[in-house]
Amino acid sequence: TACLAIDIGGTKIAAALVSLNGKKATVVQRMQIHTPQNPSAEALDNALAEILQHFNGTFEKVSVASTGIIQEGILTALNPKNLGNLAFFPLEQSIAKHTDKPITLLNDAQAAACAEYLLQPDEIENFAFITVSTGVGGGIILNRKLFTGKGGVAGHIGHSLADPNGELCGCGRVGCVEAVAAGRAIAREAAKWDSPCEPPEVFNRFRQSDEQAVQLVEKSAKAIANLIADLKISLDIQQIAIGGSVGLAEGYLDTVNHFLAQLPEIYRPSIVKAHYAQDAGLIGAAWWAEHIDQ
Ligand code: ADP
Ligand code: BMX
Ligand code: ZN
Repeated sequence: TACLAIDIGGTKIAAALVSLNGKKATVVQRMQIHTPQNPSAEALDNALAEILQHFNGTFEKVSVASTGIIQEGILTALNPKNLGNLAFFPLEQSIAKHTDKPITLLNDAQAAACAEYLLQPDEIENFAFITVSTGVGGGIILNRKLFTGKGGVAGHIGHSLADPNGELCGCGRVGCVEAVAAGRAIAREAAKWDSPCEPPEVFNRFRQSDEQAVQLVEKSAKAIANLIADLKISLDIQQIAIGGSVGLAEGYLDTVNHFLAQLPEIYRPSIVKAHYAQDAGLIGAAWWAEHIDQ
């Protein structure tokens, strides 16, 4: 049966009808809107209403992959700055106003981890997905199962420490990986340049070897390489997939690999670009709706 999958990120909200046939995922009628950037629950509520209206009558269930800590139907932002300062949102209730179909919710990176893990060879038991996007998110598969923890917080690796002297993160801690490496962190620094620009242009300049852009992208990639090493040594993660618009940007993964290669072998799992790219969260949400009880 068709699942309406919705992926709520700090920058964009994607939605599509997703059907799964074993490991094969079909994504149709994909649409995408900007995540409302004004700090109101009403704006997000309206955006979701619009999506549900758009797909009205075409689905049997709804599954949402969303930025934030997702537990018992509620979205709690660890970093409210990623969501227009919205710290709390009754996600399930907001959707239930517009449909009587079953609703399933999961964190966005946890969902993407499920999708990407489907494609891994059988010997991979411990796996992680990292998104470098508006923030830095993570989903961890341990012993072949998604690990969410009791409070749904597990995998929020963007808030592990990158630099004790770094920027204050929106979560309240100083020097998180997210405050150093995320799209928002790159945007913040590039806005201060003599010739300011947005992250896509930072990457254009990086690929043209512009010194300032190279330094900024390398700072991000180095923090992600160290995060990957920490995952390997703490959880024996065998394989990692990287997604998000920054993670998928041409040249980024090569730069992460460059820093990883400087570490001893025991710190280096193999890393790949997310196969499902921008659809990983959507496909993972649909998969989770079918497997949540297992
Ligand atoms: P979301 O966080 O909503 O899931 P994305 O994965 O698209 O969305 O990540 C958004 C971040 O990625 C923003 O900071 C944006 O500036 C940056 N970004 C978007 N497109 C590109 C690109 N082509 N290259 C590098 N960064 C990008
Ligand atoms: C933040 C956190 C995570 C999320 C990650 C990536 C919030 C609102 N979000 O660390 O839950 O997985 O960002 O999110 O606290 P994205 O919007 O960049 O995809
Ligand atoms: Zn943080």
